[in-house]
This record gives sequence, C-alpha cells and structure tokens, in this order.
Amino acid sequence: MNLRESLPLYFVMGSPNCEKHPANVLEEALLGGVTMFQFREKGMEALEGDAKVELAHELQRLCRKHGIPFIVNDDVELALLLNADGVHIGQEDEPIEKVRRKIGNRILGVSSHDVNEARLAMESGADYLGVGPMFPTNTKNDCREVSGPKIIRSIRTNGIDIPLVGIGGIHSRNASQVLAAGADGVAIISAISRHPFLTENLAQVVHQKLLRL
Ligand code: TZP
Ligand code: MG
Repeated sequence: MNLRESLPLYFVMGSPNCEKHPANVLEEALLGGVTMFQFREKGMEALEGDAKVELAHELQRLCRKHGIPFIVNDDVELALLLNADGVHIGQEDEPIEKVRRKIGNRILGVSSHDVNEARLAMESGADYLGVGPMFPTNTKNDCREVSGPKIIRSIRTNGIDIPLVGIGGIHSRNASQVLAAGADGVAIISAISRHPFLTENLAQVVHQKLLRL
C-alpha cells in the first residue's frame, strides 16, 4: 500500500497515554478509523523489558487484524524482533542512515521541526516526516516551541514533497488547518488515547478535508 494512504489518521500511543488497557483503547480507535499506529512507550511508568515487548506484540496483532501498519518509536531492536512495519525516530535518536541500514526497506519516519531538518531527513532517506508541535500540548514535556501549521506550508513551498504528518495538540476542531497547510495526515496521541470512542469524528473530519483538497 502507498504510504501516503496510511497517513491520514495516524494514532500514536503507549500505556502512559491511556486511561484503560492500551489494547482496548487501540481496538476502539481502529474501529473508529485510524489508518496507521505507532507504539510509543515513553514517559512516567512506561513499560520496559518483557512487559514492553508483550504489549507491543499485542498491539501489533490488532493492527494486523485491521490491516494497518504498525510502527515502533525509537526502538529499532524491538521493531526487528517483532518484524514491525517501520520505525519512527526523533532528532536526538540514532542517525537516520544508521537506522536505515538496520531496518532495510521498512517504513522510516523522522520528527522534524523546521525546513532544514525536514530537508536533511528527506535527503538521508526518511519515508515520511512528523512535523510539530502544531499546537500546544501537555503530552510531551520536552516539546519544542509551537511551530503551527505554517511550518508545514513552508516545508512544502521549499520543495520538500515527501509524505508528512503534523503532530502536537491536534484534535477534531483544528485537524483541518494542518491538512490545509499541506500535510498528508495528522498524528495524534491524547485526542484519541483519552477519547477513543470519538475517533470516528476525527476520521470524518480528516477524510472530508483530504477528499476536498
Ligand atoms: N511530538 C511532538 S508533539 C508530541 C510528540 C510526540 C505529542 C503529541 O501528543 P498530543 O496528545 O497529540 O498533543
Ligand atoms: Mg525519540
């Protein structure tokens, strides 16, 4: 499947983001229409070791059942162990080329905060970019300054045309601004993990906006 088609509603989550069991949260979100999933087990009381592997495996099975890609945040060994569909890394993680050598042709996503980082990531072989934070968020405490959807517009006007999602503080009432700026989709943690039963609203907003573009 074409990667761009997997990006419209990209759900990112780990157990610290959930108020009930992550598998129940993901299942509800999948029924609501998420198109790709990233396992991001980070922050307070994040699981480690076998417990992390087991949860990842359980969530991967749900993604397989629903036919959507399963991406692992920043843990190449786990991604290879589970034969995940891809890996997402940040600017502070292992270099892009090194990760690419390890994961072969699996999907590689890279967080980028400005035009330079986006260009470098593209030239180094990223398959898609996560750009943000779009809006204020409480989910990530070491977040950079809010760049807003305008940073996506400037990435696009600078000729960087690889698949890209916005991330940070996105919900059903502001998602369309991110898509209008040139994103292929929105990456969301809390607006889904804390309200998975509302995912269908978000899916509707996203698909309507993308179809009209
Ligand atoms: N990277 C930039 S902002 C962010 C990440 C992982 C957090 C997004 O979480 P939320 O709850 O969708 O604002
Ligand atoms: Mg990281």
